[in-house]
Amino acid sequence: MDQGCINLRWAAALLAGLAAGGVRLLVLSPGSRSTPVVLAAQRSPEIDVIPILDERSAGFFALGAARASGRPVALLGTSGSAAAHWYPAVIEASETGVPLVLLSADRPPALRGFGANQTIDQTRLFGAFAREAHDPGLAGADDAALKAIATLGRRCAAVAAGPRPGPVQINLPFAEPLVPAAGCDQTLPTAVTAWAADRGWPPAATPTAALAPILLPPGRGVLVCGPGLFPSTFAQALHETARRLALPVLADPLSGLRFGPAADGVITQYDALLRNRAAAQRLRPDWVLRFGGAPVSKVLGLWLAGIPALLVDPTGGWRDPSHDVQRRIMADPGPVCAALTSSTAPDATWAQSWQRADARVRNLAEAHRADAPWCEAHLIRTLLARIPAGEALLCANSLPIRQLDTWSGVRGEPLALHGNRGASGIDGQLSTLAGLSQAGPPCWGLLGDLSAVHDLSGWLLGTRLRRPVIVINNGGGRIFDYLPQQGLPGFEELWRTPVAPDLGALAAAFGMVHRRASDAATLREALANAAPASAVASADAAALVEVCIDADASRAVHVGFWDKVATDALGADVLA
Ligand SMILES: Cc1ncc(C[n+]2csc(CCOP(=O)(O)OP(=O)(O)O)c2C)c(N)n1
Repeated sequence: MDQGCINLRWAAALLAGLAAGGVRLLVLSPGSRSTPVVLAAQRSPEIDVIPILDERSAGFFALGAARASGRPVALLGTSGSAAAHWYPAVIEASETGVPLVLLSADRPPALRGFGANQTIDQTRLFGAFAREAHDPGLAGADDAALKAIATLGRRCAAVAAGPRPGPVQINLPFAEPLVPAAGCDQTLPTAVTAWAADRGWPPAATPTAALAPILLPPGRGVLVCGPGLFPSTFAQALHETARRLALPVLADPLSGLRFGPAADGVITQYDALLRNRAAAQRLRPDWVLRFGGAPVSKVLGLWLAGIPALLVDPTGGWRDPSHDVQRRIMADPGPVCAALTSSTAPDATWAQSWQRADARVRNLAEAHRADAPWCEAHLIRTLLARIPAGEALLCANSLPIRQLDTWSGVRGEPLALHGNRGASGIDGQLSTLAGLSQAGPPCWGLLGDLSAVHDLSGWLLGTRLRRPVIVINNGGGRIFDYLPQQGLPGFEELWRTPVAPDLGALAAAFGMVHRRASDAATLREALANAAPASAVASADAAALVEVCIDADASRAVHVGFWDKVATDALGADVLA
């Protein structure tokens, strides 16, 4: 059997194992050394292949697709620097627990360290960001070798998907020739096919005995839910527990709790509310029970510091930046909710104080928005009113996610909100959006202008988008206007770094429709044209909606709102 045929059969066994472990999508970037896996994928009835030129974009696309589908997604790249471009997406996947299988094609091990072309040390390239890293060596032809690589594929898909989900690397050295001679028999031995037919997906749920009661500390508590990929039943379970124990739920926008039938009553205005000193003191609890990652709101994070905390994390993580966690509960959040008990009698006035304070700030926000010049407050309201029930939104980092935190409120119709909060990068946003759209419900995008330009190669995926992507043109990284660096010498060139791209020309170059909006009416019109209501269920032309915002006016609106809340008496009855 020629080496090309050995490579192909071995790669086919690997893919059979990956498919058995739940992989349905392979995102590849072009190259020669990866050819055996490409050939095998072309022949795989179970695995779809999507080619994306730039590995950084491919990495984020895979991240979005895995996030939306919950399945492990495979990435394939050639030898040399290619796999290094996956790094930012691998970091994000590791931090947020998104399953990726990284297939880095390589030259034979004997060439490593001897100056061979396009040959570097790729082993364990992703360090601690990979849950496992394997270097199985050269392809083998016998049944045992095929069975071994298929088993490795299945194992890596399973490890990537949990119980501590994240990226896994398999480094795949291939000797030449990479293309098989004619007549290569690709039929895999039954030892592999029979085994691979034993589906590993979905993973069998480990029957969990009902959790023993979890006794909460005495006194008043709050439930804080940060960003996370929670099971769909969690919102209802938390809602019921909060009622049963009369506890307020502070819900980060990326918790999934603000949008949907169980959203009613969750607290969303805490970022403004806790700027009010009296409220911050009167509403201070004795303990906090936390789900998910660190909330977007820095004000909330600072307020929580020093309050004894319990952390629920089924993956056993230590997401405790203020080092206040006294007890970690490693179990699924839904069953945890059901198991919570308290020796303190439910105190309805405690939860009501939070509800009233939240309602009061919501009213202040409404009044403030009504009088304010055009800014993100209006943009976010218009956008959330426009996105149909059950669709999704990717909200980029920097100001967009913070402003969404401030202005989203709750909505009864479901909306899957996504954000890359693992490492909070401004990179890969368009690529992530395209991946989310590929594998999940239609996904809208909300990005700052620098974030949009940062992922320039992601624009190549623009025509894959099914819903508009909104880019806020506010003259660069305007988040820095809110930070102590504001006004330092060279602030404009060294921090704000406006790039002033012609977004219309860029959109045209990448085959996207461009529309511009500068107030609520033109935004509504642009969104209506970009995704006509009647056609919203079908695939629309990819559209980039550029929303122009005067960042100085916007900052005045936001600072004015915070001042208003900080100095509001909030009414004696509100905090009773
Ligand atoms: C990969 C990466 N590089 C740099 C940063 C630092 N950073 C945070 S916000 C920001 C500016 C983002 O600007 P833009 O997307 O236009 O959003 P705006 O601040 O205007 O809301 C930068 C450079 C980061 N978070 N991630």
